[in-house]
Amino acid sequence: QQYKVAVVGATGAVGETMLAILAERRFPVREVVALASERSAGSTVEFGDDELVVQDLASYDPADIDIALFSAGGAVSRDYAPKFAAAGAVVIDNSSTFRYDDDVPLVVSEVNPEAIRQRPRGIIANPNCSTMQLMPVLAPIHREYGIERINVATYQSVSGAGRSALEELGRQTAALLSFQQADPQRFPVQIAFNLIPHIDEFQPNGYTKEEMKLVWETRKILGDDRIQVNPTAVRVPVFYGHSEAVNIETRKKLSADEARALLRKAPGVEVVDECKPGGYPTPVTHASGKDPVFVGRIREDLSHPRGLNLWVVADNIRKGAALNAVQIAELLLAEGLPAKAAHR
Ligand code: A2P
Ligand code: 11C
Repeated sequence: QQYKVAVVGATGAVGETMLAILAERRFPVREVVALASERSAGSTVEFGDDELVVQDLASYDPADIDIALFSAGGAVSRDYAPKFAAAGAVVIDNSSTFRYDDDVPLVVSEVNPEAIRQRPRGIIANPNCSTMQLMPVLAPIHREYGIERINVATYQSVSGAGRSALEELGRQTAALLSFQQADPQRFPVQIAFNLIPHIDEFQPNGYTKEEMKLVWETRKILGDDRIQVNPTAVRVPVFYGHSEAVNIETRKKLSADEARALLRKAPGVEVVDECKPGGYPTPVTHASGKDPVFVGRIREDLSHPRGLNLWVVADNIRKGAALNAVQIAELLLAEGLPAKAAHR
C-alpha cells in the first residue's frame, strides 16, 4: 500500500528530520505533503532526492491524508490535529498537547507498541525527547527488576528548542569569541559557555514543565503510577543530543553486570561502557545523527543497596522526536492501516 503522508512543521528542526527519515527508511509513500505556516509557504524542503514545495497549513484540505506527522508546536496541534483526524488521517503528534489525555496513547516504539491500537481520537502522541530516550533503557529493567524511583538530571541540547535556538547558540558563540555581547533572545539568559536550569514553564510546585513531563510520561509509558521520578532539566550549549545522568532504585537488586547484559539485548539500545578515556557515549562522539539510545557509565550506587547509575545519550531530534514518530507510522503499517487511495 502507498500512503499519503503530511509533515506539519516541515521547515522546522524536527520536521526536516521527519522528512529525511521517511526517505531513509523508504516509507511506502504515494505522496508527501510539506506543511508549515504561511511565512514559509512556497519555499522548498528536501525529501530524499526530491524537493517539496511547502504549503500553508491553514488553507490545506487534509481529506486525502492517511498519516500526518505533526511537529509545529502545541497550539498548531491543538487547532489542526483534530481536523486531520476528523478527515480520517491518523495523527502522530510530537507536541505535549494530547500526551496526558487518557484516550490518546503515548508510544515509544520499542516499549509499548501495542498501545497504538487504542486510539479513539485518531491521535497517537510522541513522547518528549528527554523521556523518550530513557524508556528503551528503563523498560527492560522495570520489567525484570521493578523500578521504584528514578533520579534524573538532564543535559539537553539547544536543538530541542527548535531552529531559532540552534541559531542562537551559534550566534552567541561567535559573538562572545569576538568580544561582543551575547544578547539572549530565544533563551532567558546566555546559553553559549553557560548552563540554564530551566526548560519550559515553571509549575506551581517549583518544578518546570519539562521536569514534570518526565514524571507524567514515564508513568504512562511504563504503565505504572507507583514509579517515583525526581527530575532536574538543564539546557546545555550542545547543538544536538540530550544526555541524562540517571540513578534508579529497583525492588530487586540489579548488579552492573546484570544491567549491561540486559541492556545489550534491549531493542534500540547500544551499550558503550568501558572504564577508559572515551569509553562512554557523548552527544558529539556517539549520538548526533544516529538512531540508537546509547548507555554507559553503568555502575552500582555506592550509597544505596538497590541503586544503579547510568549515563544515557541520544539524538533528541532523531530517537527523541522524528525517528520515533516514523517508527509509530511503521507500526501502523504493520497493523495493516488501509491507505485511502486503496479504497477507491
Ligand atoms: P514556519 O517555517 O512557517 O515558521 P522549530 O521548532 O524548528 O522552530 O519549527 C517549528 C515548525 O512549526 C516550523 O516548520 C514552522 O513553520 C511550523 N509552524 C510554526 N507555527 C505554525 C503555524 N501557525 N502553522 C503552521 N506551521 C507552523
Ligand atoms: C526541549 N524537550 O529539549 C524539549 C523540546 O514537549 O515536545 C520538546 C518539547 C515537547 O526543549
